[in-house]
Amino acid sequence: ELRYPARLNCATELLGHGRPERSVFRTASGEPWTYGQLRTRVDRIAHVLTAELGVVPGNRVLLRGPTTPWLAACWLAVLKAGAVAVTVLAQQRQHELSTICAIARVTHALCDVRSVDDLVKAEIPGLQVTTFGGDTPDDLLLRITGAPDEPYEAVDTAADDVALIAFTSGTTGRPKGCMHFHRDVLAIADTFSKHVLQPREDDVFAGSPPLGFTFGLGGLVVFPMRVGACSLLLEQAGPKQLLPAIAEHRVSVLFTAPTAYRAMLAELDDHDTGSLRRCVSAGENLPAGTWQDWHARTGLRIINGIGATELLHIFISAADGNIRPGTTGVPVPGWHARVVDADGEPVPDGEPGLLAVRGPVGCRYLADPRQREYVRGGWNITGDTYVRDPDGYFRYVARADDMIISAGYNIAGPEVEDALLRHPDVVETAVVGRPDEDRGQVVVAHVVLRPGAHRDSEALRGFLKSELAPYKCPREIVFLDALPRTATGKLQRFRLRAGTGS
Ligand code: 3SK
Repeated sequence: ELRYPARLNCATELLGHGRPERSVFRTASGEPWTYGQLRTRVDRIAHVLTAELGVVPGNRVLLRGPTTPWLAACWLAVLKAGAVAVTVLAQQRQHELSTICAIARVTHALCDVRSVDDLVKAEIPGLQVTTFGGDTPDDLLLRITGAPDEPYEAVDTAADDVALIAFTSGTTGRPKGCMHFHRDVLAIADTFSKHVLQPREDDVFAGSPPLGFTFGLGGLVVFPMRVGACSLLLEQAGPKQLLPAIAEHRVSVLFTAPTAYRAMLAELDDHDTGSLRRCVSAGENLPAGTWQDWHARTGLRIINGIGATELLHIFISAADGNIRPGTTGVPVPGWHARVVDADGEPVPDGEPGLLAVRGPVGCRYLADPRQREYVRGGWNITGDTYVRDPDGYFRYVARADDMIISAGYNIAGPEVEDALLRHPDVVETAVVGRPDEDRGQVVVAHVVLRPGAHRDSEALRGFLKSELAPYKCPREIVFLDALPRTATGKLQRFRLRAGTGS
């Protein structure tokens, strides 16, 4: 069991590890930041926040911008000042920003100057916006040059004071604010990172998830800093940028999603990935085929994991010799998981049901009645359908609302997707159920082909017949240029079901 002191400021803890002369952040082009420089800059920002901007402990401060060391420094300064960081994505627009600020009662915003337009246009009542990275006299980076050159004494927060409100729109578009404590921020490092990832001080982390997504905040800031390691923060972090960056910066720990692993496989030959020792995949299910292809080409065993904004980071996973391709893994040390029915009763091994987890971090929605659906009987019900194998491994079936029931058969969309992905022309796919008078639902496959491939649904159907039982084969195949995704890269199946995804 994890034990933390009753008084705890997670920013102080994270800043306390790295040796002053060692690099903490690198970027694609600029000078690296050392731990010593980060400490000084965080303290100066915290001085400006409290002495000039009037931030007091408990204030909610919105943070917005591309993935940069300054955004990470602002996050740490907000926490050091005892305020609550409200992280959003650079892609979120006026309406979403207004909703988030209203729900979280945000008073201040620290915003990269390149992302400020939508915030200004949103005209959020009472919100005090300060930019960083611009050239106006009130820009934060100019203001900190005049701040006291002395250490800032962190506010003496309690371990269970709220540090972070992370918003999730899920895949349905209604934002929910998830409150996380100072101890939760350390708990994700002291569970998944410590036991599964096992990072070292000489590691260089990099990845695609933005810092406004807890997958990225954990993987690119909290985990490396907890062990005094370095993180490469990339503003553009698609597969095209990741591969050369891995080679140039000798990245050893990679965080990204299955789609990016598949895209990188196509270009692997042109790049040196020899520095990698850990590859983490989360955000959506990792098909066994993608795992095997990556292993065959790189010799690396992808660490699959399931996480949630509600629970801050990954809670089921496996590493090294414990990895079983095609499964997510076992509960991370400190976490418990089981598969339950609609009444919360455990179902036998081998049978599908709802994934229920509990551990050091729990879901606490801010003023949202959906809390009662997510937390039942002390267990967090993640909304995923899973099977627990007799050997204790958890196997993903589908999101609970993605099960397709057609003519009495239960069909898991991801199983049909895995079969489609085995076709050499298929790059991405999403399978959903569409209402049908005769069968209840029919299986509809949405498919993105590799550039130049011929859109031949009959040939694809012929291929599937040799891969799947006939009742699972799609009735309809829809070709798309891209799948509809949220800003964090999650598939919006509801749009495909409603026929609005193209
Ligand atoms: O939502 C997710 O998929 C996720 C995965 C890993 C870590 C954190 C999160 C939110």
